Amino acid sequence: MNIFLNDKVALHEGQGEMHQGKFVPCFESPSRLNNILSAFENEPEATFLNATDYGLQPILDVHATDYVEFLQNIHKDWLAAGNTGDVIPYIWPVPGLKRIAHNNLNARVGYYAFSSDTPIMQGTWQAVYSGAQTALSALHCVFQGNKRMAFSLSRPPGHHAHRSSYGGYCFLNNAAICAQQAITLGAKKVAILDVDFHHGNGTQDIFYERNDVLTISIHGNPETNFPYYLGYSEETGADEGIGFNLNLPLDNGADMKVWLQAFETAASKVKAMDTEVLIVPLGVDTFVDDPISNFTLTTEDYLTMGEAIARLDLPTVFIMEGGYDVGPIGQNVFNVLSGFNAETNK
Ligand code: SP5
Ligand code: ZN
Repeated sequence: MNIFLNDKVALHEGQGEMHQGKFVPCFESPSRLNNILSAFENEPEATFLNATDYGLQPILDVHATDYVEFLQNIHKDWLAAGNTGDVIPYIWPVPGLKRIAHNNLNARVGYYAFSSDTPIMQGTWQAVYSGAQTALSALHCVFQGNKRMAFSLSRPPGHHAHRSSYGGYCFLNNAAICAQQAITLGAKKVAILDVDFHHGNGTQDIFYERNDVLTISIHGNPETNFPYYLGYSEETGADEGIGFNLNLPLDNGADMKVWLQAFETAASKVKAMDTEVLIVPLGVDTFVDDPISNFTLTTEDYLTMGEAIARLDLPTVFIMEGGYDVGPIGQNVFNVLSGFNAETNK
């Protein structure tokens, strides 16, 4: 197990988020990462590696320059304008209003944000930049280092981030940055199989018109779950990308039996494409006790999940996404990698 880490993960720590009409402690917190790390402490097969810095270009290959500059500067500007708390949007340029790159900070924040659950603070840029480098390090380990698997263990997550927008606790789309980097390094076909409870809306959107990156997501039905406005089964890609996006929304309460059926559909799609590398945005918010989700997977089920992913028999990059039951989160993540390893070494 090649596990990539960085020392900036705790620099992003929000004061709170809007949730069902109340300002509550952020579900996505630094303690998540500490608990996952602890679960790997006594694992002899775990190798911990520090991320390498690949610079800004791989990020700019996916995200717009003005958006990256916004992430780099907004908190500094926010403080200079006399604000004291985290950056949180309160107005959005919906159709009918003018969608303009505004000088006013509140207007600029709403221009780039799509949800109010994702505060920005002083260390956000450093944390998300380092998170992207950690994911790139895992990709390089697998794609150029010819390793069977690598795990990017960082936070905050990334799969909700679009080319020019943030939300759902995500700022830079680490999975998309890795997929694009694999293409840049010469891969002809890459697959992204997103197993987080929530639809990978950002990843889908970034590659929607492309046929070199297959995007698949197994997730809670957006009729009743975040991100609501994307993730339906009829979204199959556009232009050149038709047939290269697959959404597998599942009903509330879905258990491992239902989840595995969807996985088999996903697996057939991956196998039908001559994929050189598999990227797995790994969220364990499919866990039965997750506070914001409603699937019913158990800690043991994550071993099965890891085994199933390993049977795709592809060089695999796992990237840490969601999972908010911070007690069991470590064992759940550990079990996915452990199941993957056991199946690989069979
Ligand atoms: C990466 C990731 O997992 N992001 C998820 C962001 C979800 N943020 C909004 C949460 C709203 C959940 N409301 C559920 C009500 C359950 N009682
Ligand atoms: Zn999630």
